[in-house]
This record gives sequence, C-alpha cells and structure tokens, in this order.
Amino acid sequence: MSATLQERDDEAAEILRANDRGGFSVPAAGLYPFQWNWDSAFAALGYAHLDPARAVAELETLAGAQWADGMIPHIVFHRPDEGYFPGPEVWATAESPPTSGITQPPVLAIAAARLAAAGHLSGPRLEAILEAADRWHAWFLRARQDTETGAIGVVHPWESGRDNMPDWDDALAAVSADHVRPFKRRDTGHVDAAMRPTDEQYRRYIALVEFGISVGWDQVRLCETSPFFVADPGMTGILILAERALAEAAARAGREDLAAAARQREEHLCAGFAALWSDEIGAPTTRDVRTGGRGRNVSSMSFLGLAPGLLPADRAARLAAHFDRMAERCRYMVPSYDPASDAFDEARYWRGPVWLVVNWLIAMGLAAAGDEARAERIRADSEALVLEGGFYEYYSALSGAALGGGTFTWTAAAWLDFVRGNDG
Ligand code: 2M8
Repeated sequence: MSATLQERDDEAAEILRANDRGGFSVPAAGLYPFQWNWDSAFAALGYAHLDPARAVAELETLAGAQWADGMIPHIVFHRPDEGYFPGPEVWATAESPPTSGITQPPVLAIAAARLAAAGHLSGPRLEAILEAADRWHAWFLRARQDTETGAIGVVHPWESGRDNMPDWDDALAAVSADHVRPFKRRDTGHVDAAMRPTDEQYRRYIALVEFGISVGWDQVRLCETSPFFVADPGMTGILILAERALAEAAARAGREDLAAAARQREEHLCAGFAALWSDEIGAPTTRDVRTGGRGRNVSSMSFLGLAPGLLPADRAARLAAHFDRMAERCRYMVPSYDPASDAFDEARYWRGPVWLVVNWLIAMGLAAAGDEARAERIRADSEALVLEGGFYEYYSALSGAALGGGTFTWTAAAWLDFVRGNDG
C-alpha cells in the first residue's frame, strides 16, 4: 500500500534534516558523502520549506567554493570520507577546501531567484550570490563553449550530471584508458552494479580526470585540448533557464548591470541551443565537438527545448510529439533516454530511469511556456513515483520501481518544492 501525502511530507523533511551536514547537505549518506553542486541548489529549495535561513546557507556554501576563474566545482570535499571514489587526492586540484576539477549544471541562480521571489533572500546576501552566478555563467562561455554552435559543452560526462547517458558513448569510446592504474570503485558497494555505469566507463572517467591534472586544471586549456568535449542541450538549456532567473532576480535587487549581462548571454545561448537541433531526430541532441558526431536519440534534456524561446514553433511541435509518444509508452514520465532506442536501459542510471530533478526542470520550462497539461503530467507522475516508492535516487519509467540510493536529498527537495509546492 502506498503512503499518504502527509507521510511523505514528513519523510522528506526528515531526509533533508538527516542529510544536513551543517551549512551544506550530502546527496545521500554513504553513497555520496560530500557536497555536490546541482544537488545543493535543489536541496536549498527543499530547505526553504523547513528553514529558509538554512536554505540560504546552502547556496552561500556552494558559492563559497567558487574558483578564482569563476567555475563553481562539481564536488566540494568539506571533510574526508573513504566511502566515495574518486576522492580529493585523485582530483588533485590544490583548492581549499578540496574540490573536483570540473563543474555541473548551473542551478544556483534558479534556486537563488526562487528564494528571492519567496522573500527568503534579499539585500547584500542576494547580491553576493548573484555576483557569483554571474561570474560562473560568464565562465561557461569562456571555458565550455562550442565556438562553432555557441552551445555549452562538457569535458567529462560527470559534468553534465547525466553520467552514463548513451549519447556520451561514442565520445567516451575515443578516450584511451590504457594507462589508468587499477582502482577500487566504492559506488558498487552501496548500490547494485546493474544500476550503475560499467567498469569500462569508470576507467575512462578516471582517464579524463588524469587529463585534467595533466593540464594543471587550466579550464580553458582543458576545453581546447580534452579528448572529450561534447556540446549538450542539457547544459545549454539549464544555463538559459539560469540566465533568465539571474536576470529576474538581479532586476528585483536593483542590479541592472547583472541583469543586462545575463540577458545578453541568454540571447547568445538560445542561438546555441537552437543550433543543436537535429532534423533527423526531430529534437535537440548532443554534438561531439571533436568529430561533429551527433546524439542518436531524444533524451530527457531535449525537452528543455519546450521552454519558451528556445526553438521555433514548428520544431517545438515536433519535439512535443516525441514527448507524447513517450508518454503513451511510459507509465511515468520523463525517461532519461528514448525508450524506443536500443540503448534504453530501464534500470541503469542515466540510460532510462526517471529523475525527479530533471522532471522539475522540464516542468519549469513547460509551465513558463503555458503548457499546463504536459507540466501536470510530469508533476503527477513524480508524485505517484514517490507515493509508491519513497525517496530514491531514480525510478523505472515503465514499472515505477525505486532504484539507486535511498533517502535521497534532491528527491526529497523536489517533493516539497516541485510536487507539493504548487509552483512547478
Ligand atoms: C551522480 O554522479 C556522481 C559523480 O558526480 C557519481 O555517480 O559518482 C549523478 O547522478 C549526478 O548528477 C549527481 O549530482 C551525483 C550526486 O547525486 O550523483
């Protein structure tokens, strides 16, 4: 029997409290024992329902890890923990506190704008976060831009947040891992190996970390020379939503300078996103910057293209038709990869399962476009998944089975703010 809404509300609050490490949260105790970038931004929106001051602290801690060049790193290793690989000694970035050497999807400004709109964040503290977001967003154009399309790319699958999504496969296969010394994975000690990336993928992930070290983590050089650099509708689309949020919050704070810069970047990024359109697929897909190779299928992040202003109407209609096709086939939207594709895997991490935070971002875009019906389908499916299965890392789009790690921070946050917050 499934739980009641009230029981899940209470559990979500309990998970956020239990995963609070004082000023920052961990995504899941054991499996992910450090602060992750986009997890933290989503977590803040969950904390806003329990303790708004705690929500602001989460964003301040994240912004506080910003590198001198503007990048906000994907992991901040506040305290040592043996339970995760690769830890700070593998990344060897020389930051204090130690961090990884790559970034993650820029959700910070989206969270800050929502906290500001709710009256939880204002004045100099809001401005400080917006300034950090402005520096980070500008960094993406300097250090992660596919100059041919104007879209934003990733130098590591981990950077996208959708680690083993099938569209990275070809580019990753070109990364040599022959020199990588044996290592012990920790993730498969917490979660069934059939739900995680393969060992072969992990070896290449580590080869890319070693490449970053070889260029001294100089981010511009990394982008220019990395064997892996793939333009991504996900990263580009999220940055567009973040620029819009930054412009709105900066205008609210009377910082027209930051708002104008965000609007200018946004316009450029929208052109970049549109350039990732694949006419063959009828959706925006990835583009391997080194080879020109394109993603082979629709992925969940393609649907960011349904937000207003990202695609011309005829293309948005083709994309919406994919959504409706998948919505017929899947009991729960939105699968991370097209279920009609051979590469779809119902249970393996980012190759098929539903992630509530991705649902949240897609629904934000749909709601902004006035597409209440599709936004509500996503919200209602997210609600059903949690009512049935509890707060897991991800879920089967076909059966609703709860998968990956349990008592998961961003799933609890998505429940409180997106599913139950009535302002998707
Ligand atoms: C997953 O990624 C980490 C590496 O960053 C991992 O598998 O070890 C992804 O789902 C990522 O998007 C997420 O931020 C992270 C923590 O939840 O886990």
